[in-house]
Amino acid sequence: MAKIKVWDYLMDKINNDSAVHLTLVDPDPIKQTAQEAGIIAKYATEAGTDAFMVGGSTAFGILDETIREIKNQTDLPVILFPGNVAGISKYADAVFFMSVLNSRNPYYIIRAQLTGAQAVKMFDLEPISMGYLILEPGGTAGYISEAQLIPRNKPQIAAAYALAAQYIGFKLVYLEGGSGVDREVPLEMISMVSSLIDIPLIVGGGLETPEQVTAVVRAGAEMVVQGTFVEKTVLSDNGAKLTKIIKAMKKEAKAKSN
Ligand code: 1GP
Repeated sequence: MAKIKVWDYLMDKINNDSAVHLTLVDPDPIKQTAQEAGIIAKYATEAGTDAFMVGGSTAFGILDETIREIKNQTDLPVILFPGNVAGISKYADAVFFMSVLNSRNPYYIIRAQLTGAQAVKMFDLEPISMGYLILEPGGTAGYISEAQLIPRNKPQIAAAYALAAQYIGFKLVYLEGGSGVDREVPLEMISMVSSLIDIPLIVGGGLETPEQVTAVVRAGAEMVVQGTFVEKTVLSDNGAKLTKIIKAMKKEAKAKSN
């Protein structure tokens, strides 16, 4: 994609379609090769996803190749989703410059960011600040980032964190219970958070069906992330299931905005 601002692109999408679908690709050679990541990106693009997030809690060294293969297959923006300073690549367009607000370890709140900031500048990556909140069960992200997991039955804690994130100046709030988990973010928590904040809310983790994704949008999320499901399905069905999910999601978003 020519150098348009990724933030403007995402906000246009929210304003026009009322919801954004993000495909997360974990640059993990145990899951897929960089070439396979490129094919996943091709099918996800055809299925109607709006942008790619690339990153994960662990870094195994095929980040650059993965992004290059994705970029060979799609013109959609690639946004880094770094679990650590090793998650920065000069081949991406933007970076979710994020802080795990409910980590117990200052490293994941601000010190990794201190280490990575110069690289973001040097590689001319567009930083999009994001307050990142991890709830139970937490998955690998919760474990690695030493999060004090938000209890699933305490939506008011997530809402207070999200409001604090907005007041501090983060552009986005991301709420998730971990990648590949069997319990998605409770709808009551999404509703409470989204009704309190004015900045866009991203929700992800364990979303696999059109019903789940539409419910998340109906509850108030402006952006939805799917990673594991996309990695699991698109290479075998050429993106057929994902197409249905994204169609249902956009339809729900339009209906909600009318
Ligand atoms: C992880 O929320 C994302 O940060 C995506 O989760 O892999 O379960 O789709 P899944």
